[in-house]
Amino acid sequence: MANFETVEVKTDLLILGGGFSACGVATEAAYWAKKNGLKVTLVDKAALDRSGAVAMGLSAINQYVGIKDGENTAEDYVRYVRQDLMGVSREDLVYNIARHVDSTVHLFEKWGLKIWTDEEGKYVHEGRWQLMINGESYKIIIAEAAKNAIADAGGEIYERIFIVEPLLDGNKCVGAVGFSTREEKIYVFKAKATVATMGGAVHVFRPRSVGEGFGRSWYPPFNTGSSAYFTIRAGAEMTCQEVRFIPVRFKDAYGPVGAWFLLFKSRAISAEGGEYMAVRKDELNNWAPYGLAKPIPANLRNYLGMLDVDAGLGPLYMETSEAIANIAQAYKDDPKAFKKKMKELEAEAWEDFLDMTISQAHLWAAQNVKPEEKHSEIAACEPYFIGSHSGASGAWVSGPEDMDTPYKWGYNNMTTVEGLFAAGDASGASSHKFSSGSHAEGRIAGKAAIKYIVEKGAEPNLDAAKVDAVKAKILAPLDRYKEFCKLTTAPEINPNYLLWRQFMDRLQKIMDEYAGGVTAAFKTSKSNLERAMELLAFLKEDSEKLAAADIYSLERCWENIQRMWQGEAHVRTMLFREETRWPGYYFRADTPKMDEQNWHCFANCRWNPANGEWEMSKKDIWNIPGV
Ligand code: SFD
Ligand code: AMP
Repeated sequence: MANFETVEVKTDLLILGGGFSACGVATEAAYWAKKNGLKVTLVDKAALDRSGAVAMGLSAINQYVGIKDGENTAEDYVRYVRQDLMGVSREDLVYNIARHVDSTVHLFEKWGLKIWTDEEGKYVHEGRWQLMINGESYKIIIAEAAKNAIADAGGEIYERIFIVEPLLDGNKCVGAVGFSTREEKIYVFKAKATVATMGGAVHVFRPRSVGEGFGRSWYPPFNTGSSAYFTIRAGAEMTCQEVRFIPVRFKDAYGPVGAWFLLFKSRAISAEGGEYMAVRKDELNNWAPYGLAKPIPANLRNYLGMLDVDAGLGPLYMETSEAIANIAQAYKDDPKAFKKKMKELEAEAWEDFLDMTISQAHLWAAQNVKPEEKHSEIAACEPYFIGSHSGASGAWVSGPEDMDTPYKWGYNNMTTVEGLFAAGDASGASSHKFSSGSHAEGRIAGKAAIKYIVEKGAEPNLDAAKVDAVKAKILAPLDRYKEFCKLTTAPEINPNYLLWRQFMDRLQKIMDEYAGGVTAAFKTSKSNLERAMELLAFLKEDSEKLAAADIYSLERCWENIQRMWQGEAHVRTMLFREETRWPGYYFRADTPKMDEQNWHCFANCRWNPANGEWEMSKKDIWNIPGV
């Protein structure tokens, strides 16, 4: 085995990840840990200040309910999410986050985040639930609060440690194993409770951006399915693994569209000039009741645009110049005020990208786009797994204690594995949490995990032989490379191993072509999915032949094994759900209609660590009475 130093860390609470939900866990758990004399340890694969999806910043807080000002209620938010996810959401979880999210946003403001306010001091809304922010330093501000909380409680933060496997004691999680991405060190974390908050996954599917654009995507390339892998491998029941997210974005640099649709009230059109949301309105009847209520679900908005593309009417465009002109129109009688307003709108248009997707501003500049003069191309992205946005995949977690629901078996946000909690992208069926809701859910999970430790937390019981086996497995690609690399003159071509890039390309090709990626126009079917399963089985066999020349490559190997497991859970669950419920995310051509009678339910799956078998199950949807 590669000669890595083993570092053992013992803690009470282990937080895996350092993004928005992890920072929420840390902030809240540290407070309760300090009161109870417990230790909190956070482990991030990157540096907390700029890790995760919010690395570049954001231009809006997408979940703010506004309860104190009587703007909306938590019940309103439950109705919104139910509608957007075509009836499939864990209403207890959505409600729980909604009733706590405003206090999280108020904390963000207290910690120094600039939320836009109007002349009366009221928050400026992008849309009903979204607040505009000066967000280029959003992550740094939220990370600073988490760091302070951990320091105050005497806890520890480990950066640049890539977490791979859970440590188990029967159906209980007792820690995790990972390795340093900079030094030859392998880390064994032993914990009484663990929270998985390692984000979602990108590059499971072949991206639109290949070749010179490779690595560019809407979702950050460094979130690779670690949460899904960790919870699946621990034996946790998973939910909504079929509910991928496909955002429509400005094409090729993935600039978000929310500000354009909601703040600027822009229209999206085909190359022929038709506004697909109006021209194709009748299609929405086929997806009743969700197609006929407002707001029209994100997947159906996508779908109407995709129908235009399928009909050869593409490219699609965001009518930026028209939207800016419409807003400035109100000032047309005062040339000075008009000029000032136009400058302000241009600045807002560019700032939206400079705050969160800087490459889109670069692309606009490179292609001479002036949003006030000319429209700009948009397109549906490749699929992502992000349960905190408008997707829903994640672990199946226990609901809030004070609600009378069928979904309670333990502490709030605990998975079906004892001592293992999940939040943010790692917890499923509670979409539309975004940055603020993920932080709020992290706080809920962190408090519950400390309660679990206080009431039940036993010393972690670890089998040393099993830990050694996990360590050997993690480092095996390094050993394999060393053993065989000299057998050929070109080390990337070798009959005894494959490298991460070859492995990833194969995974992406399978997913793209058979599981409804861009090339397949987001369509799939039973036969295609079964073929994907056959090819994934070969890929899984070959994952044991991955080789790595250095630590960098070792990390890439494991990132792609994690992506493969996320891909497998996705394919299995799309196969299981014999209907099309989210056209615009994926379309099962052999079961092209929504089937409320048989499939208005959660599709769950579980990989059994004892025998390596997958189990699929349906779970009933519970609605909050009267909502
Ligand atoms: O406009 C390991 N999101 C938006 N949310 C908003 O509130 N407003 C917006 O404006 C948003 N927009 C947006 C958003 C996301 C992206 C990618 C873009 C634009 C371009 C969504 C939020 O960002 C998202 O909901 C939250 O960040 C989710 O939080 P969380 O904690 O579930 O994930 P994370 O923040 O990405 O953090 C993941 C962490 O895990 C670490 N990690 N650590 C150790 N070992 C491993 N193996 C690990 N793998 C990952 C990461 O380093 C990171 O710390 S808009 O488009 O809608
Ligand atoms: P996006 O930039 O697409 O991620 O959107 C940001 C927020 O605005 C999310 O909460 C979206 O669900 C919402 N949103 C974006 N476009 C629309 C639209 N056309 N109608 C309603 N909500 C939207």
